[in-house]
Amino acid sequence: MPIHNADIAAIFEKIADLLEIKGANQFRIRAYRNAARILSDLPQEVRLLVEQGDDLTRLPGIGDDLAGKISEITTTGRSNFLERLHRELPPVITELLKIPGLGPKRVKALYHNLDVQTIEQLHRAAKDGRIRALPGFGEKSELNILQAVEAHASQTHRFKLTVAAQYAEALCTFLQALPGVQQVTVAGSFRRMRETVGDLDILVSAAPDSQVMQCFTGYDEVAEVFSAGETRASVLLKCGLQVDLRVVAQHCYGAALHYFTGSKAHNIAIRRIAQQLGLKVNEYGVFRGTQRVAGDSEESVYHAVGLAYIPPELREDRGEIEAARAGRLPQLVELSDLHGDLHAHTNATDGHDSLRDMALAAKALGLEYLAITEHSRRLTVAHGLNPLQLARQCDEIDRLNEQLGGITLLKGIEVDILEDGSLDLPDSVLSRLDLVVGAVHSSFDLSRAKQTKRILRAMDHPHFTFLAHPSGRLIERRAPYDVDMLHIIRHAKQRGCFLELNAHPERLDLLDSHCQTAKEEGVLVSINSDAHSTFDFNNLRYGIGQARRGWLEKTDVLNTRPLAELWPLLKRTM
Ligand code: DGT
Ligand code: CA
Ligand code: CA
Repeated sequence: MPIHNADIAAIFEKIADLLEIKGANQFRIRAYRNAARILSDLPQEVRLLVEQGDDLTRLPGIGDDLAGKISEITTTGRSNFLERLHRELPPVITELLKIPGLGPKRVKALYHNLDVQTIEQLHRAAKDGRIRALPGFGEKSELNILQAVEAHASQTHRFKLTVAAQYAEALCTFLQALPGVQQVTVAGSFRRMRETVGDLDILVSAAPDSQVMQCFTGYDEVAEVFSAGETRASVLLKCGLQVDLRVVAQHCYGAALHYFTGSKAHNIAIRRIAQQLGLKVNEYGVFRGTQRVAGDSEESVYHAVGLAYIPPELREDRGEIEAARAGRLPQLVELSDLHGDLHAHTNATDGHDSLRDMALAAKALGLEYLAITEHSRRLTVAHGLNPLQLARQCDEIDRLNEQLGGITLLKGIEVDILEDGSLDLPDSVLSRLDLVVGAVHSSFDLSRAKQTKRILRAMDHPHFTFLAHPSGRLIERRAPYDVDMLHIIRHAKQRGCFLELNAHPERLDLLDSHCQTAKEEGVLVSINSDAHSTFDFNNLRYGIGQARRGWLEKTDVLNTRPLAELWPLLKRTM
């Protein structure tokens, strides 16, 4: 079974967690976490590098030891080291770590101090009020644990879009190569670019005598076949992801693609319109009585019901049908519209590549500008810069800008917004920069009123350019902090600053609904990679997906501006 980057990353994360619970050396733990992040963001499959005999230590953050473990995992699918760690610790540890908000440190404390052996025991301990008494825990964290345990019990697992993409791409390549197969598309929430997917829905058109069903259920990565018929099958992959396959004749492809792309709510609304026109829509076509009037292409389905083609990212029954009917559909932003990236890190802090390499990689992608925005000193975990180090980086940027052609580096900072709304660096330092990216990295638990006020106050700062990852959520890991986003968006408008849509696969933050609000309020959104290595520019396509779900057009996005038009926007007038 082919091993994907996400599989290796998951093993490394587990190793890091278990090492942490055992109290291993911090540097060793961090090496595994960094490697996991690099692997999961890498656009090419490491397995292929291993097969080609490439030197893995060329990858950022991968030394000899990790390279050896990667080879072991890609060839055997397992890690001896992880298995040894598992044997050394009780099995409940793994279960506890699955609960959102319970990191290795806390799991260690619960396990050692309360002798919690199962999730049920943890639930009881929280209900009995025994957790609040532990050092480092309080009433609030006890409540968080209680809620997390209860949510965990009712939650069905969803896959991050980027992780699902790795499995989807490999499976599509496999299907596309089968004899008789014509077209292959991943439909469902994946095609609508939702930030997480419940399962994959793959549509295939094939000649009637093709063996696609047998080949699909026999695919190497299939762990279990739930059902398999002539035209549909449903399987579980070894990674836990379910895949539904539908095989249709080529002339039905458009109708089937429309049906399986969904969303369900969108489909229902389309069928209702069709009914009013005396038409019937299903996965085989659009029909008037027994006569088939459309269905070869998706466009034909929409045109048959009197609508313009609606892009998949909009199909959520959130006003797109009314817009299509009125001829007011947005012209959604595209990856090729981006002229630059306004949020990136280098190896001066917690990034992996040099300033020069980041610049060259951005240039190779056709970007015209790249802002370097390291963390400020407060964020010690990321080796934040102090004013002297920042000044040195600015000098280096000046030098590189003279040397390099075709790309301009902008001087920025990702400065911490402190709890009182002040910024983590003095004005004298900030005023030398081209842009100041403000970010909340601490005190996530403030009340809604306090958190909102904190951010509004930061925006009042004359040098503040945009708010990074505005909700602070980490997909499937950390809930957003509590803020009045409408108030923040309106304040941004008033103060002439902007919001970021951070394209990091863990974040995708601004949320799609907030993109829509920003657009309505006339606040520009900056779609940024938050790159920590040259590979991370690949994040941008997911940011674009999220922006499209939020109805954003080219003109709604800050960094679709050529540099000459960007400059005046960066200079705050208010
Ligand atoms: P997911 O998998 O939870 O991320 O979300 P989806 O949207 O991929 O949902 P899924 O996998 O249950 O179904 C895939 C598509 O199939 C869905 O987007 C629309 C279509 N579909 C499924 N069930 C129904 C249904 O009962 N009625 C209609 N009209 N369409 C359906
Ligand atoms: Ca699905
Ligand atoms: Ca499905």
